[in-house]
Amino acid sequence: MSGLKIAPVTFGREGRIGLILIDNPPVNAISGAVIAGLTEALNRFEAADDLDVLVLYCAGRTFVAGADIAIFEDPGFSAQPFNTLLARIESQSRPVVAALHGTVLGGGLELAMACHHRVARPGTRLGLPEVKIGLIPGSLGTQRLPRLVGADLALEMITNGRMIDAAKALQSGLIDVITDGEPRAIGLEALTALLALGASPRRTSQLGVRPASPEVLDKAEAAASKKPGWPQLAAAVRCVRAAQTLPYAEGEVMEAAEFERLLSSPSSKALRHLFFAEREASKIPGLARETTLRPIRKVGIVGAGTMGGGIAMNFANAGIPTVLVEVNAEALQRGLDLVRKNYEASAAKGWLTAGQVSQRMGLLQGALDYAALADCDLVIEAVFENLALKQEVCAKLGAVARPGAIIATNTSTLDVDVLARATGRPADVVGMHFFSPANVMRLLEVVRGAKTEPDVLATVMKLAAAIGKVAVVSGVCYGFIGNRMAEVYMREADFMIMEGAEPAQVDAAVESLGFAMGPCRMLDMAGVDVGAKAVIEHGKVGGLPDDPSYRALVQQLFKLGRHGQKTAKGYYRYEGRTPASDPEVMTMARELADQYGMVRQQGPGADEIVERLLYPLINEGLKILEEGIAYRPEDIDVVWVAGYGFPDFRGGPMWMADSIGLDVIAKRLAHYAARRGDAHGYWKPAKLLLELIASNRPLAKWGR
Ligand code: 3H9
Repeated sequence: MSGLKIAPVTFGREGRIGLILIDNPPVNAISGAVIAGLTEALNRFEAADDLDVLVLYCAGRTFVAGADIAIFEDPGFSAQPFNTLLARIESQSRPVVAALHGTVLGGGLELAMACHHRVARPGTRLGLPEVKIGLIPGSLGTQRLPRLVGADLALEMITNGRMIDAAKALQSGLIDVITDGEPRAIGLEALTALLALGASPRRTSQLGVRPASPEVLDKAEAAASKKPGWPQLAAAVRCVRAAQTLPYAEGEVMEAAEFERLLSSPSSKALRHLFFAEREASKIPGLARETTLRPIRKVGIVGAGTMGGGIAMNFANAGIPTVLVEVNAEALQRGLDLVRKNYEASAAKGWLTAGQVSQRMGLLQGALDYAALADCDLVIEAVFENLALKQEVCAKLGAVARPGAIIATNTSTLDVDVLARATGRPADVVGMHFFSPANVMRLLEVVRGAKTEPDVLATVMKLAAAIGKVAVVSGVCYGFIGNRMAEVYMREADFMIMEGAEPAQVDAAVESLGFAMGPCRMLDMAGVDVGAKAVIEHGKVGGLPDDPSYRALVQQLFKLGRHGQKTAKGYYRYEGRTPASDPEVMTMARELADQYGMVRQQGPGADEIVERLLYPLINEGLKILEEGIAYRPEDIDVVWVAGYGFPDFRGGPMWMADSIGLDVIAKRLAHYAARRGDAHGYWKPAKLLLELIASNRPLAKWGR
């Protein structure tokens, strides 16, 4: 647009129409420069008496997608300048129209709501996602949204942070028109229509609020009280309540106070850290941005068990034809039936239409012969976690997959380089470690082998994003990032139970920190057999410490057929999915402790349980960093939050380590080493831990 450039904003005109363009890639986030540019553009508009109306629109892929989240770390940050600007836009005496496209989020939607009219392209989505980063909308979103759509929908949108589509926005009154075309053109078109109607400014802050019923508000409050780690939810309810009971100006004061408090809260800082961590994790150091990717038009999966079927659903959901290969017709049918059952369960909940179920099932093809994989661009083995079996499958895949196809293994612990060699074409091989249930869990560990080609890695990372996963690259080691750290966590859980703690005490200690599930419930759900077999297999390749008591409990449970939820017995007894303490487990634990000469305590207290579960885990994370298995501390945080139920409002184990204090962690490791003896190096501090303490540097700054 020609006109006055006040980068990143341009003010221009067309006839009697003023135009403001924001061009601040990648997502037109609100920054100090954008606010300064908008302020100056508004000055120009106010000074131009010959203009009748104003259109505000954005360049690039989207209208403003929110405030720049990075500026919240600036200690001098205040929402006030932007809020003042919004009030000034709203108070204009000539109509102001926002022309929307892309994802109109947070401060972007707040900007649009301060305009008098809103027009959007058909694919536009709108929302207030601030709760996801530990905040509430801080630029009057909690006050203007209820005035446009009613308090019921406003409460829903602000507390779940999800977007609504243009059709719903139109129907609810959030936008006025949907029109296809370039943002500038649809803005001009809407204005022409408004002018013809003689429309005048309609100020959102002056509208009344269609109130939410007391039941809806009470329900939202009750839901918020169940998530104490997310104080933003209760704050959002308070603000929406204020919108419907107090004058606008008082609601404004309340929102500002709540926003300010949340901005400096540890939970919001942790969630903001994770926002950038997830995006950073997709970047591979040293890999050129322009790396040519391999095309993925069809995927093949060997093994139609729970894992294989779950993996296949990811690709079918993304519209990619997928073939599932099994050894016999019954197993194949069972696998396909399970997938259909999962889809039908989603349809019953209203998440999918019947048409979508059949379309997705239509993308899945079953086969009993590896030949069906010959035209696939990516083949993933998802057979049982057994080295010999996986080597055999990999060798077959190496022979049958077309040249250039990517071969992936879904192993959770085995050596990807050994499996890569078995294919005979290790450059094409990568690990794709999905988490169970694979169609639900967001995490994907992408394992780079010694010979993995960069374009293979880049293709898989891109594909991961396309199927909605958050992907983290790991180097090759036992258990990669997540399971390697989980191993020391499980080790201490078993030891503490043998020393006298009940599984329920162990679980409760970390669940009270906000973990989705403690280690015992987690293993019971994932399968004690799966956990025990991994330990046994690791032992076969000499990976275990020379300690007969090492994870003795999980192995004993496995031996006795206590495989967890699926056998109604594991660390707990189960009635359906409800766990109950089982005295048999405590007897077994005592016998094992006696057998291995372990000192039993009255039962470690909650503080000790937390320290013994988390500090070795953090220490292992530091070893993973110093060995170059993970690129960055935040990658480890993403793994634990997205894959292991680590509380997001604590930012992940590496983020948490800084808040605990690295020196505190080192001292407690030394304490347990002294108390229990450390013949096997369980409490040995990572070199990196000692280095960081010596140089008085936080982990967050590592590698920078
Ligand atoms: C807010 O508005 C508070 C107000 O109420 C009060 C204010 C005073 N800031 O996700 P992508 C970057 S709070 C900074 O990969 P996609 C992102 O890091 C904010 N950067 O793409 C990445 O950079 P890079 C409320 C941001 O297409 C690049 O853009 N708004 C921001 O999958 C591409 O992002 C939100 O919370 C930001 N706000 O998804 C929206 N947004 O390439 C958060 C993006 O260097 N953003 N970046 O890695 C999103 O939900 C998604 O990014 C979006 C695009 C849907 C926009």
